[in-house]
Amino acid sequence: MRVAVVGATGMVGEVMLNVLAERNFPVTELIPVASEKSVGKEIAFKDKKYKVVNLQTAVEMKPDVALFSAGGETSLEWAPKFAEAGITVVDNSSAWRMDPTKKLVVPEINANVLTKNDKIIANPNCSTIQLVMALAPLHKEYTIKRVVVSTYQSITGTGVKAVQQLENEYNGVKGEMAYKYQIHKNAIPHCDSFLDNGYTKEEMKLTNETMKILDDDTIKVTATAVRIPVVGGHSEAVNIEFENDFDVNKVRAILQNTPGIMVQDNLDTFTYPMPLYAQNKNEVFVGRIRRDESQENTLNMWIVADNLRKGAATNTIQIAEYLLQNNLIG
Ligand code: 11C
Repeated sequence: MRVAVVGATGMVGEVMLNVLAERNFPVTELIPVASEKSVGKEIAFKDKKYKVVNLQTAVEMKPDVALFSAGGETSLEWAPKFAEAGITVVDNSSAWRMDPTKKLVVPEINANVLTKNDKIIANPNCSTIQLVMALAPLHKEYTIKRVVVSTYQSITGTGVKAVQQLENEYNGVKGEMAYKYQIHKNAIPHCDSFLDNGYTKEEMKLTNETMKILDDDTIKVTATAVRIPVVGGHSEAVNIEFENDFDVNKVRAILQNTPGIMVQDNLDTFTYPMPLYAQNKNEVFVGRIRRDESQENTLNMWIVADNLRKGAATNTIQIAEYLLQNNLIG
């Protein structure tokens, strides 16, 4: 496979290169793509070095697959140009996710919707991926009616500028601000921009993308997304109301037997998921699984994942792996 990584010098792009190497994705040639200011820069991948090219050059080089993580505007303009040249695009931005003609894929849940005709495939938002990973097997068993989710999101979701802001604030140095407020020692209930309905875009991604991936528009999802000063991953407190009653031990067993999920739930040993330990891992970690005693058929749990891994790079590469294994590229 000749693989282009669009946004190769960004935070997700760098993790993509690591994940491609770790998973031994059969890369015969890497084409790192970035903005003009990075063109010519060398990127090391496995034991070789590759020069960064611009988007037009990358199209002309006709890779088999292009993994995009360069923001919505770049995707809107360039993904169709790659697709027209016969290149399969897996796009990590929000540009195509809710387009009814594009598939929105978490491989463990709905990779079977993919066909050879899908030339632009959307990778869901990070906070949605970890949520639906845990919801999907439970929806199958008990039918979800409503989900209330509150997120505690890593600053790495905003990007390198946010990581720098926290570092500056921690060290008492003045610098560029990624957020409207100090993030050090703070929690900011504002991820992505605000919409007319009073929710943020991030909150509505959790609502709309969940229904699309689970292919069920009867599921009600309401979200509050909060940025906190951590780097290891996103955490989510999730309350799920089911149509049917459940057994908590069976819920634990179902999640334990779901590929890609790791249950960390033992109160005797104080075992529960935390972003500090989820960092650099590809799994979605679930714990604090317990009945909501205030309402029937309702469950509470806590979900943590590295937003740059399963929330972005790993899921994107799993999609490419599925396409490759099922002969859906080209
Ligand atoms: C965050 N979820 O943590 C975002 C980052 O729609 O792909 C990714 C934004 C997106 O703020």
